Amino acid sequence: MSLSKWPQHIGKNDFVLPTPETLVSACISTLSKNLSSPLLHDSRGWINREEFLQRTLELAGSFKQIGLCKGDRILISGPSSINLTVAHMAALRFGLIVVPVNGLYQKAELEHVINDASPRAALIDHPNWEEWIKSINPNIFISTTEVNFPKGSITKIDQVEPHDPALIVYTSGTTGKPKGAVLSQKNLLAGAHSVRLAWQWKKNDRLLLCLPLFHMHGMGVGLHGTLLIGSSVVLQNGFQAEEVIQAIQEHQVSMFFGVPTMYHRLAEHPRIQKLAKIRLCVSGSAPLAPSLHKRLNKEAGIQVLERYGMTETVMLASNPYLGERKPGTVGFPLPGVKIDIEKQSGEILVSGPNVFNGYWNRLDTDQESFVDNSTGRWFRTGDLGKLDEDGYLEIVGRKKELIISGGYNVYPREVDDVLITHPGIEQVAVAGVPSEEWGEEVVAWIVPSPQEKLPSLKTVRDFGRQHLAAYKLPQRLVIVDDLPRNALGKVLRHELREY
Ligand code: MLC
Ligand code: AMP
Repeated sequence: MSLSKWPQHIGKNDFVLPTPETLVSACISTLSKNLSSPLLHDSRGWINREEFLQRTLELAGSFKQIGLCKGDRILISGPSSINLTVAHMAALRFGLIVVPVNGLYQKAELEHVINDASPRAALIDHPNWEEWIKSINPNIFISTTEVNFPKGSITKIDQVEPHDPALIVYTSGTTGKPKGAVLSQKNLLAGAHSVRLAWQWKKNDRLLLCLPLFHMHGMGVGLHGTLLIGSSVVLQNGFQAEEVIQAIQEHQVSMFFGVPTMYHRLAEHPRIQKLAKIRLCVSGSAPLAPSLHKRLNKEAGIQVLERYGMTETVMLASNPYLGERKPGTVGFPLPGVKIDIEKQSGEILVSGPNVFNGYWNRLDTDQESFVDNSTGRWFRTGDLGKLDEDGYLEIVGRKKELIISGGYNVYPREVDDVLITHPGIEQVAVAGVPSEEWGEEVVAWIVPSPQEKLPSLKTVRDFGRQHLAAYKLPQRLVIVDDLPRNALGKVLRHELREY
């Protein structure tokens, strides 16, 4: 079953990527005009397009000076800031492959990324990380995003091709450790260009962005969209409902992108009506509960636009900008994107210029992620979908073992593998349980070791924290005598909630 309905204001032929089909060229072409236009704001104030271009150029000179080459990987991680965005764009302009990493990662998680991606440089703003990185690989050039590498001049810049890798984002890992999704310049351009068309994103728009810049939502949509269109963005480091409400007024914000947990917290704010000043509030990364969608409409007078995306594909589907935004659905395929629902399994398949080509170091061995047939190459999303009576796409479940908590992905196996090493735990399996605030929360079902003291939630979390980012830790423990298993001894994770 193929989805074909198109947002009314976009003709099928409108989806033409700006040549030469690289994110970098398209952004630079936009930003090189009207140089005094404000572009980025953080807690230190505004910078305009000219300053942004100049700073990215200077930093690219430093990359050359220390001997980095096109195609080298650079790990970047820090709180949202202008420095971070300059580092990101300088790397892309120079032809480096950016590896964005969640700052909540613990050393073992970082070590896996470093061993897999082999970055030659790291720009990081977290205490501890310099020491960790040096102990993992002493040859990596390290700096904060206030970069202190030697200066150098550069003549060749923006020399990237559409299929050059631009990003490696670590994700999934259902059968082990996270894999690095490799996104090309063209994938990133297609992702940002499709939402530009679908949401009528214009250069006089101002986005309020408190999503982290190491995931597709904040970076691939919020940041790349802004740089492509030449609009402006107010960056906030982390989410505080009060700061969002204040910024709407102060900065005349016209767009807000958030995960459902942010909307849940905003709905509790006494001045929630201020959201009505924003022309477009977008939700994604996890399902927005229809009850919350309706509550925001009633109390703030806004129709949140829900869309569906994925690290491997940037954005896939969106409710219409014009036309009914239906709670509980993610709308229609975005411009340039083809979506299909596999008949037997109900799995959502996707193809288009936004779809990545494979995982780092696994391009030749990965047989499972794509389906090749007479209609082309389709990526298996691992999500299950169906169409409602009006052709809107509904995500009805997941084939993949994944918990989404507050928009962050948690792979149950990764958590099981750490918790089982706790001496007080004989058997363990974690699963997601519905939560109003987080969407899903991580719960661990534990068979305690008979010889040891019964572990408490605090001891289990403190133990897990040494190896895992805090959002992966269980929020609740359920002590059981046994875990549900099939005849082969495999834990039946979906039955845990009955226990
Ligand atoms: C933080 N914590 C979380 C958590 N985020 N726990 C569970 N789930 C989460 N998402 C931990 C903190 O480390 C802390 O642990 C404790 O919970 C309390 O933190 P908090 O202060 O309440 O949380 P906060 O820092 O406010 O973060 C909540 C949040 C954040 C919603 C703002 O999680 C967030 O920015 N989420 C967005 C993630 C995102 O960008 N996803 C897009 C993926 S791209 P402790 O123990 O230290 O106290 C993608 C594709 C697409 O999915 O479609 O977009
Ligand atoms: P990530 O791997 O972090 O990019 O997360 C992608 C996953 O988030 C998708 O495969 C979906 O399972 C989920 N997702 C993103 N947007 C939505 C949405 N609007 N509704 C439901 N699930 C979503």
